[in-house]
Amino acid sequence: MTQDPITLYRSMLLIRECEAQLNDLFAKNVFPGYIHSYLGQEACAVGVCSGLNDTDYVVSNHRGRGHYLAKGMALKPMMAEMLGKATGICGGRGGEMHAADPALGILGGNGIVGAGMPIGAGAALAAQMDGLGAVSVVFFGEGASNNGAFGETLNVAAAWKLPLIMVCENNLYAEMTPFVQTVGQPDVAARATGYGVASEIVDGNDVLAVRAAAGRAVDRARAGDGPTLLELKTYRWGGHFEGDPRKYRTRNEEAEWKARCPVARFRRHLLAEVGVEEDRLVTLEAAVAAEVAEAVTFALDSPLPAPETALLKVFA
Ligand SMILES: Cc1ncc(C[n+]2csc(CCOP(=O)(O)OP(=O)(O)O)c2C)c(N)n1
Repeated sequence: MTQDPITLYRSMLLIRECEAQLNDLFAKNVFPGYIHSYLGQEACAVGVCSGLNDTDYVVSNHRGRGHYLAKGMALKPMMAEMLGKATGICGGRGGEMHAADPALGILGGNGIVGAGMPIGAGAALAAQMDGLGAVSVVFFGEGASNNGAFGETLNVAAAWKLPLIMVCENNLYAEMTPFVQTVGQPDVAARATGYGVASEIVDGNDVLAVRAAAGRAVDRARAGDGPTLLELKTYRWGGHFEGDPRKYRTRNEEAEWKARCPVARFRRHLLAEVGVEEDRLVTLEAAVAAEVAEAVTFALDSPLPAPETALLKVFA
């Protein structure tokens, strides 16, 4: 849990740099499989997770690296997992969509859209029964809010006053479909009222606004006052996956959202409002880039899982 603005900036930079370097590996044809880029959404993960403790739970989705890193997953094992290597946090068995670190409350990504919601509710129920004040956070996209698990989770969380925070990162598109073509009400948060759940709509590109709203939700959950639905309005800079030709939206729209870059915006805030010296930020930026480059080298140099271990950790 951090309050320090430099630490928040560092966390956003780490995500930004990881995404950039992974995209680079993909462009060089070195990356195995898909990349679901988190570029552009950094303020969401950092704003929410910076207010959590290690004992709080986070359930992620298919676009999970921002969540993993913001909740504290170690960089090298995270990177190695993305490349399916034996040194990965899950021994290379999870890959790009399924990293987990239960010791930090990171219960895992999920390639099944919406499936993380009931898992998060289960973790919230466990936290409630433990009585130690932990909360559970589920990250999901606006597309997932059209899955039945969304309503079922909100309903049971409200009925049982679970310490659950449902974080919808509304980045406007589910795969190639604009969200507005799939709903009669474009604000996901508006649906919370019908379930008796508190909600807020937040600028998802403003890390301080996200952090403040998440803080209110966490306080409510820890106090035993039940769940909150946060809708963070944001944008994914890349396609649904790297290589997606993005024919369903315009380059102008992308440029408009890139001008609202959450990392650059917070950098301006640090310089103008917090009075941080630019040299300090430049040094930090170089250090983060070097740290990520080292993690990429570690991942590339790591072995693939040995074939004879293929059946280990297979439970069904
Ligand atoms: C149950 C299920 N249906 C469909 C898919 C295919 N699929 C993968 S990601 C995705 C879109 C998800 O959109 P959203 O929830 O808004 O998240 P985003 O990708 O925008 O972050 C779909 C339909 C899936 N993986 N699981």
